Amino acid sequence: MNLEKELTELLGKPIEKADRKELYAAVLKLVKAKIAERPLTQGNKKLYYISAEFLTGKQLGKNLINLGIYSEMDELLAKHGQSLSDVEASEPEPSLGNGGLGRLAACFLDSIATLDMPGDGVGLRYHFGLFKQEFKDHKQFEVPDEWLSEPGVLEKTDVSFPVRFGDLIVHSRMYNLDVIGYNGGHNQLHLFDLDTVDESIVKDGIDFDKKDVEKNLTLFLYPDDSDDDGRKLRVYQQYFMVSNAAQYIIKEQKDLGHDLHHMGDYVAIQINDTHPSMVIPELIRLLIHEGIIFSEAAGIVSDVCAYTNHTILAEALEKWPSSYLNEVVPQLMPIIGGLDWGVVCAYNNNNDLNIIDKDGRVHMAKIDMHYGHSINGVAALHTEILKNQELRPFYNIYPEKFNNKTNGITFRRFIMHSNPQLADYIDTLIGSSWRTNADSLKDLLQFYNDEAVLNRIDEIKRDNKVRASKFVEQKEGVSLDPDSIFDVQVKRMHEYKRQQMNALWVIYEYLRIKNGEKPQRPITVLFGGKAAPAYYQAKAVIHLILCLEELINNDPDVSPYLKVVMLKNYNVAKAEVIIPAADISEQISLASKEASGTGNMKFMLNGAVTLGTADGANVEIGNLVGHQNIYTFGRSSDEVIGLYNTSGYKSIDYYNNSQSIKHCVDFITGPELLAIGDEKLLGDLKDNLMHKDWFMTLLDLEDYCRVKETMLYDYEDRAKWKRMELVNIAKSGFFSSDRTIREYNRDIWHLK
Ligand code: 26Q
Repeated sequence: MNLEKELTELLGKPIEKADRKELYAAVLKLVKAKIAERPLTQGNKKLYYISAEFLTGKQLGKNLINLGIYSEMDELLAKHGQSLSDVEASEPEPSLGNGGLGRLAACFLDSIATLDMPGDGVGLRYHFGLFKQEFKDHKQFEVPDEWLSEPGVLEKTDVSFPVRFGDLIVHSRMYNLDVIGYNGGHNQLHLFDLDTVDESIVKDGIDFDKKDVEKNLTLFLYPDDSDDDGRKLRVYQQYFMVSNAAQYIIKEQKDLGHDLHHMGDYVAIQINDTHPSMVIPELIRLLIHEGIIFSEAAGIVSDVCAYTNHTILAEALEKWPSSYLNEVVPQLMPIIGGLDWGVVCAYNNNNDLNIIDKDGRVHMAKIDMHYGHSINGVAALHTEILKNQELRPFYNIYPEKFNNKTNGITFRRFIMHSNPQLADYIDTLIGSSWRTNADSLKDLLQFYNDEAVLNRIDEIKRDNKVRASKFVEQKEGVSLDPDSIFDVQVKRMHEYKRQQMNALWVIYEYLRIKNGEKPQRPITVLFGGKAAPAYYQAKAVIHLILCLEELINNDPDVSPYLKVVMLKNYNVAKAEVIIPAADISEQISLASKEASGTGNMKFMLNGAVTLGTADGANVEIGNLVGHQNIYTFGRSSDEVIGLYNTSGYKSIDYYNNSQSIKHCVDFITGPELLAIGDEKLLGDLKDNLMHKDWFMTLLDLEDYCRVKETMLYDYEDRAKWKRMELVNIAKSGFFSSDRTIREYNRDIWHLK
């Protein structure tokens, strides 16, 4: 049957007569039917990717692409006066992740299915996911983000498991999200929930009664954990997730007739950061119930489980007080105690290695490292830092467990869907094999001196800037000039990512323009990102940026040359519009702090040039494109680690010793911004920069301004810039998540 007939039948009316909602429902149904035609991917051994976050983004467009019918559907709707992108826009976006770690999990599921490996995701069905960000009085406010809808992408199942929290036993329900690969296989993401969860208990923003677990368990992703009840709720969530995962895995394996004694031959589990680490003791507990003795169970689980570390920030390395675990999951404590005892005996009661520390806190990562078979970092530099610094005691005893898996991104979403013009143009130049074999993008290098090709790629960039400008005008009410330079920093708000450094550059540039030094070409600085609800400093940086936006965009002396926009509620859909429009990709974390970054890869793939520190995957981007195609600045990770070790950095010295730094920092509490913003917030931000500056903003600020200036100057050498665009696209193939997944499979999972 042809697509037109199928869709008309599903609609029960002519396509031109349908409204957007009806069209969405019908296309969704059609997609689900086509997915159902693909059998689930089977194999001897199966992967379970357990993660507290899956930032999947909208599903419709991606599924149409992976089914190979996107263009056909697009043309069909257009023929009937409808627009597929409007239909896509009406789909609610599931925000089931904070940022990089959750988006990585979604990219991985796409690649696993594309490579036709059997591999399911396991996580939680948060009713609101991460909060929706709103701005009022130049400040962030958090409101619940309703995304569950009927009809929707999830399929309700009858699969249910009992989960025990002390005296309370709850019964879960599993929901499935289909994951199909690009011309590839069919896997699933299993999201667990409780029928008793009650959305009506949410009041006043994202506040709710944190004690009533049956009603609140899966309401939000990472509910505010600034208090004890919030932290305990995280433990409830994590245990609920892993207990369901473990029970599901054991059931599936038994149904297949596999011998649990040999689970390592049939099952691989990837533990995405420490949030699912309790799966190790939980699986051991369940295997003991199956009649397997503790020591053997621990060995089986070790063969199965592998751990990925995504951060070296101390506050993100989870340690739970034994008292919490005793209260929430008393049945696990004897197992965790047994695991700790094994370590105490084997390594002579060494506090660096013990799972339970002197204060009775349980170090989740240490469970993973002792009782899993693989420990991986997410970029080459990050893995080296883990081996030599953060996890050195573990590297000393388990060198064979450590390995690097540099992150990747799915090209289906981040070029084919988000930048179809560029994707199609690349086809005309080098054929379409790059779509499944990303490395062949390097064939584009033959056009290095081909002016027509370079111009066409740059024209597509301009088209994307026009599209993004319309989008920003519509969503934010700010009009942008597509002929200005688009300088973009979009990512979670965090001090280590140093959005404040970019904001200080904006002040620097503002002061220069006020002083009559106009840039050769107007510059548009785009920010986007959410701050954790309890993260005061990150919220202060948002405040500064919003105040600068107000000041600068309304100043007729300045706004023709400089514009600032802080996009609200930055999410996957916005990323797909903004990233293809970027000229400059801001990746300016303090060296050693950004484990990898994946936004950096998305920008590169879309032809933006990186302005970055030698941190995370920026280092690998630099090695691939060569130093003439990237702008690097700032202290190295070794220097930074040295400064931390010797307490050798005093931000006040940098403030006092540089007139220009002083001017910029003082401007934060100058009359212009105080007329707009909150004296306390701005004052605290300035104080922090002068006296704490834990992430060394002032250390790198001058170098940053210098290199950014060179970059803006180089933009005017249009031929040179266009060649940089081309090289960045051509060399980005390495960052396909297909490559990353092949490496996980080769070194860790051994699926087939
Ligand atoms: C931990 C304890 C208590 C509360 C929250 C958390 C928590 C929540 C989320 C800790 C970490 C996260 C998320 C981390 C994350 O997204 N890390 C990013 O992972 C990406 C994928 O590997 C990397 O590219 C980024 O560099 C890294 O920051």
